[in-house]
Amino acid sequence: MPREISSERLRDRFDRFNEIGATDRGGVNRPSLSDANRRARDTLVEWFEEAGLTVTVDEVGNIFGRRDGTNDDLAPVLVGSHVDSQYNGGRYDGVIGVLGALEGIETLNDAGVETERPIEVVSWSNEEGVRFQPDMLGSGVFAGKFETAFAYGLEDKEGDTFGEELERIGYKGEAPCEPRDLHSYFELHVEQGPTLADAGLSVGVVEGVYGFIWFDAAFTGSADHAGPTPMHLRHDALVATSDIIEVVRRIAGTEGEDLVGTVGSLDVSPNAINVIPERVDFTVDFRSSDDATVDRAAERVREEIDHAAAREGVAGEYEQIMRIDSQTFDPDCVETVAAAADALDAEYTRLVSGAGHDASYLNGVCPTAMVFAPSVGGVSHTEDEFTEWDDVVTGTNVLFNAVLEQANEAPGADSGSES
Ligand code: HGY
Ligand code: MN
Ligand code: MN
Repeated sequence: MPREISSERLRDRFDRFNEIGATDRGGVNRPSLSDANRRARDTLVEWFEEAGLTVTVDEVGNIFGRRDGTNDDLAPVLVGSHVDSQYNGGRYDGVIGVLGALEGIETLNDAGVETERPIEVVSWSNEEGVRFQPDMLGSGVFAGKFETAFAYGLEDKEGDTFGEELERIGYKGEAPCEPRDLHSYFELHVEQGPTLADAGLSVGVVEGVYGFIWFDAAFTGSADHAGPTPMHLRHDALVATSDIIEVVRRIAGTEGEDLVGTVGSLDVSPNAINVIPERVDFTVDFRSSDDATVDRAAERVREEIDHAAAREGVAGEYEQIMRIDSQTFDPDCVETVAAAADALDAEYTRLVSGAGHDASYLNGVCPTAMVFAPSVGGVSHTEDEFTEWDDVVTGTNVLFNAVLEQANEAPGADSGSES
């Protein structure tokens, strides 16, 4: 008989947590290492400790809460997500994975249930990658993909470094951030796409994640007066950039089956109505379930940047700042999630995630799988992000029972009511 979490307690926590950095339009603004992110972290540590978890903060600010098992020598089951948000992002992205994991611990505590394996709840640092690129940084360092020194040296647009900001908010922990022995990792997340909502399903059994690549790019031309400068004498960085925006859309429509491409960030200088743009800094994001498609798209956009630079007589530059391969999750963990959904009579489908997640890196450390809850309208990374509360509860119950299955509920350990 599957165990069920407390919807009321989770709802209360979710609403209180999302008062931190709340925006007027119903979203949240808790970018990585901001003051709002610090308050969110402080709240998590307080709640972890109230739930009897032993809290550890590592050197890149990942927060772990450990519940001992009856056999503490066994590798733990790790479960969690992230609480840093987009600028003016949604209330569900990452948060339901961390608070849902905590709610599972509280449910075990209420029932007096012990597990053979330890269970650890985690909140990863800098998953969103909007203030400090690349994204999934905390889990990436944990998985051995980035050095801690690399993380510390990352700068935001104001020139503040990750290391300075981590120290400033008091989350530059002592514990080393490095791969360690884990039994498995599970993550609950909103789908952030339309599949579940369109099909009217309440659970996604996630079988893998797209691979993706990120570029920082720029064109540098010549600022000049918008009036007296004849068109043939111009070196307009924004015209070159507009070519690439169109090219990214064209590549995404012609390469592979499921390639998506985005120019999401654009800084124009001097950004004045009567000055020919001298420099434009912009970003490129390509993703696909097929890694060769991502690499072909990257090669094409680099060529097109060179062509646009030559056409406009401007200097073009690009730097790859993120590349992660597509991931296929562990079949046993995926089936554990599916079995938990079945036991709860939850309607689900299997799918691959277009969004990146910390689970992508954990998949290289231990057997990993994810649970999705539907995003209404498939919308995310905006303040309009929304998931029906019943679906949050169902996803949390699926996560909880999958973790419990993997942590091996200790025989005869249940002194509470069997739910
Ligand atoms: O970019 C992503 O997919 C994630 O939100 N970091
Ligand atoms: Mn996320
Ligand atoms: Mn996100």
